[in-house]
Amino acid sequence: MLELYHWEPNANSGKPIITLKEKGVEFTSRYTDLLNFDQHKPEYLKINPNGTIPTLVHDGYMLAESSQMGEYIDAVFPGPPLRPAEPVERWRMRWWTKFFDIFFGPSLSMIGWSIFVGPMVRQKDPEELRQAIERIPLAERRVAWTEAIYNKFSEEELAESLRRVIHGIEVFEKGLANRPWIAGSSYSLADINAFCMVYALPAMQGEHCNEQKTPRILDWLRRVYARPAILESFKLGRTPLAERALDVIRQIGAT
Ligand SMILES: N[C@@H](CCC(=O)N[C@@H](CS)C(=O)NCC(=O)O)C(=O)O
Repeated sequence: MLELYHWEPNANSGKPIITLKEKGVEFTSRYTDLLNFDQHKPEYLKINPNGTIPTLVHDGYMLAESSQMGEYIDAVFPGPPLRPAEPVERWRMRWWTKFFDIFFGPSLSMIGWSIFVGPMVRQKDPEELRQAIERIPLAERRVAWTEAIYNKFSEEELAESLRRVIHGIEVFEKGLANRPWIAGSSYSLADINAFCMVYALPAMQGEHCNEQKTPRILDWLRRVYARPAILESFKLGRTPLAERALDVIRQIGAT
């Protein structure tokens, strides 16, 4: 029995979805609507008491943390290997995974929460929102939600996030020199991880991520978008975030 509790096929939820699709592993998709606070409901907290998404449930185990989930899926299920065997390539895969998880991802996420999640959720009844915030189990997530709902991200925080995103784009562009995939010769979990963060950059940060400034990222994006697992994964999306991927495909001429 393999179940994946996930939200949209991007950021953290995208990692296990794309990994499972890439390996051709059948799973039960449990769409968990982050904008409806499904992840804080009692039935979900029985599965993952931290109230975060995604969560993988397999053979009675509950596995959280999307990047480590990818390693588990690759180790346990058949299908094309997504962890390079060669030690330097495996090190590079983990280096880039960490870079996207702790440097690039959180900054991009803060911008995303300020322009997408906050405005979408703010439409709800204020009392309902107050109660929803109270139910959040992790203090740091309560802070993030409070900032998003009440539009409390400071200009300094957003400017610093944008600086990190722009710097991250430059670092990533350099990282793609001299090798077809992030870790080296083969498509790996690092490419999946990066794609989940970067897939919409030509639309969201077109000034900094475009054919002239970042040709290697654009070329890499076209090759990742061309993989059948990617479009299959976006079919699990239910918000405009998934449609945005289709817009980017048209914009950059990916198939
Ligand atoms: N480090 C965790 C982060 C999980 C996480 O924070 N996920 C976000 C969605 S991308 C979430 O659950 N947010 C809902 C909330 O905070 O209520 C992972 O990689 O799985």
